Amino acid sequence: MLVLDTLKAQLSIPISKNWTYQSVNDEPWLNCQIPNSIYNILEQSNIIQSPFLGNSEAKLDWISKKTWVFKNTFDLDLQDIQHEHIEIQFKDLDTYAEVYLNDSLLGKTYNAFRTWTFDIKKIVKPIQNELKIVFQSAPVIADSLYRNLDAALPGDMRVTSRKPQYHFGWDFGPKYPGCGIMSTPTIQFWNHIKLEDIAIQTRAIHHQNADVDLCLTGMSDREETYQVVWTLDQLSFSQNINIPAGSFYIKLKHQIPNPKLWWPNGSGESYLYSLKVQIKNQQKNILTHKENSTGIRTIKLISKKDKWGQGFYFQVNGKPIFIKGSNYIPQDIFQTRNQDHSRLLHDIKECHFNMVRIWGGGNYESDTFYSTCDRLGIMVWQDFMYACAMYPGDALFIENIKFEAEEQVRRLSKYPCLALWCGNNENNEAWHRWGWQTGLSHQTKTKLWEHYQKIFNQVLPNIVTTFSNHQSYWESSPLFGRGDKRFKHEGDAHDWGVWHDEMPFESFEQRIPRFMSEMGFQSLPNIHTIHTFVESGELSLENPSILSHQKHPRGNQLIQKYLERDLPKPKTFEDLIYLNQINQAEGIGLAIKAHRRAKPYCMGTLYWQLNDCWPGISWSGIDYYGHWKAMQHKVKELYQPVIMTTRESGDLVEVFITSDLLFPITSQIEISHIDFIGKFLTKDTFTVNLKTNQSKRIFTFDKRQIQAPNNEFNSLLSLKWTYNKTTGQAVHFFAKFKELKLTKPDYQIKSSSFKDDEYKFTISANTFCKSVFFDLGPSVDFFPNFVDLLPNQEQEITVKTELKKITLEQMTIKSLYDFLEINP
Ligand code: BMA
Repeated sequence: MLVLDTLKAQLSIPISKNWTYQSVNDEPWLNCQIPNSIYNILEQSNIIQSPFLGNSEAKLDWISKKTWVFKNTFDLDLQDIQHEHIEIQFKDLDTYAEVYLNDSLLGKTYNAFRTWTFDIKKIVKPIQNELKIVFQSAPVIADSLYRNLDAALPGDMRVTSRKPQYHFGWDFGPKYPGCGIMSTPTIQFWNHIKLEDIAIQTRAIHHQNADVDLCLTGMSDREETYQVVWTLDQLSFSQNINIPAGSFYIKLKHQIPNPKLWWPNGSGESYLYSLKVQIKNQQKNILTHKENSTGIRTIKLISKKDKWGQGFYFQVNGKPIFIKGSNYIPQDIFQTRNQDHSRLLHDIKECHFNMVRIWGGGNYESDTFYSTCDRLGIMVWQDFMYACAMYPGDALFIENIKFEAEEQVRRLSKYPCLALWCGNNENNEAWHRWGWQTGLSHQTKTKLWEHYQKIFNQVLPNIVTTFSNHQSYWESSPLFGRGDKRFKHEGDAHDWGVWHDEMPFESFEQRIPRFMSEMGFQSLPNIHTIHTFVESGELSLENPSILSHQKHPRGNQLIQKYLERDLPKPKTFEDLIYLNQINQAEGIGLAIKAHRRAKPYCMGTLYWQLNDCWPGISWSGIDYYGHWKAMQHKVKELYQPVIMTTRESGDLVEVFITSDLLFPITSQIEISHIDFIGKFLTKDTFTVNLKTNQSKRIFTFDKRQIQAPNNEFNSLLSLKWTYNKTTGQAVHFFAKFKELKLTKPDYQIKSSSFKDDEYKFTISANTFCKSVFFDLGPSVDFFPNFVDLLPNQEQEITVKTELKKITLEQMTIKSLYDFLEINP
């Protein structure tokens, strides 16, 4: 008989050591590190080479077809084993596993997005417990499930499998659909009651207080009155509550006086409270406790009919916020690697992001991802994990996805950064406009659409309404794709006119939607990243290793086609990388400028895509190793709170200023027409007043005043602005980059210093230099890079390096001048 006083509280012990694995029938058993994916385990055992090297996918196809077995032997503390409840818990078990403990089958898993918990109280022993996990092949199972469907669903076999969809291959990454124990399994011990999660939900914010709910999720093995004691920073609360037997989800209403609000990056402080909860029995023993950080804020998606169509904007704490961000994909195809999200998330904060969209073909991210976003003020648009496909609607599938959604909505909604739940990526658009209905009988079409409706208009939104922190739900992104004229006026849009339809970048200026949730253009990663995977041969787009790292069927052709339109011809492969990256930066930059300028008609811009899951050629701004492409530097410049932009309109160049600040400003403006050696041809200075969140036209420049010898090929419009001690600058060209008559730069380093692993130098040139690029090997990053240097104007560059001194001669420096025909 147990004495309550001696009972230990809820406890969790990881099973992290002594793992071995084997392919069924193959000997011997080998040691492995867990958590891990089978590919990395085989690489660590020296059985395969890096799956990123050369053209490896076909050679490694056998891995995903085999059955893999993992084993672990563990002992338990004699005291711990006295707990009334002992469970084994698996998160991120990928995907089809039979789990045995001491030769008893605990259960079979079939969803990598769910947590699987098995009661082991009666099976577990103090010593020599043998845990065995047998993984069946995901592609083999998915294929057989797919064959048994009544209709072949668009999206292929992956749709039957609740596993990250990009594992089956995508146009930005490799096809590696193997298995893995992707989080460390744990043994959970508890008595009477276990607390699984705690959260603060904000119902409303008033002038001097906020209405919140404390939400408790867990399980009690009896009906009992417990005491809940909780603190929010210095505020403390205590309450007796009756909890029924079984699983519970309880909300306790409270008012928080004078709350400090959580704001996204750029709009205010992202204040986080510390939340601590204890549950005690009548004898005041603490049975379970948890702590978290939390925020008080409201975030709503407002999408109402208006004079232009149907708007789409985010309102945070009652204020409309212009969204600046991008689409995020998992940071690795093998997700236990690259789990340190902090560098990437700090980078995007630096780039003035206030949102990332977690795209539906990847994964629900780890808790550290969202808690870091909380701290940095990065709002998260969270897709449910469905992308570019139609999904089954049978009872088993629906039951499976209900469990998944409920778990993920409860887990993630507690983070104040979580801004939106979105049903899927492009499924609706694809069903209506990608020819998916062709050849299907009326009956099949009706059935598939009913399944779609059931999942995305019933199951998922109901779960969001019940369990989320009052977050909005959006059925599918985009509301209308580019195949439907309404994409410009209603809801969010994915505009792939540029890239997929080969439209010029300038088309972004005419195709401005209410909110751009995807637009993008591919570029090659830098030469050092390319060297990590090329096995042999001359570097070119035709090199087999490079070809296999380009997953878009027309990718390389499109890269070359767009390059020819705007930029000079590259002479070497490295030059191609440089020019292609400028092409991407300037092209997507054009879109961002157009979207920001069009506020409040357009209220957000998320480019495709932020990052990479391997070192490939893709639409990313930051490559697999964290190196910024030219586009990322451009994004940082264009996402500043205040920018000036231009738009050509016949003979006129219209100049705009746009502010995302939530307070009015007065800005000093200088607009000058200068030639490339810095001679002022015209100069206008004036002051403008800008309201909160305002964008307006402030100047027009008549191009007819440009005359020889300072013609459109050798002069530019320089825009400079200053407000509250902040300065910014931008340039406007009158001709295409390949037509510019730039002059040979004469770089000078003016000053330099070294401090805290950062080397800083200032550089200038006596002539205008376009996209000056610095390189000094794979481990040295320059900020900013690809800079436009105005004549005789100093630019400070920060270098992340351990080198104490860097000379001009050590660095490779390139600028657009080096490629122009005037400079053969
Ligand atoms: C978008 C995404 C992805 C894809 C990208 C590039 O629409 O949703 O499916 O990787 O296009 O083609």
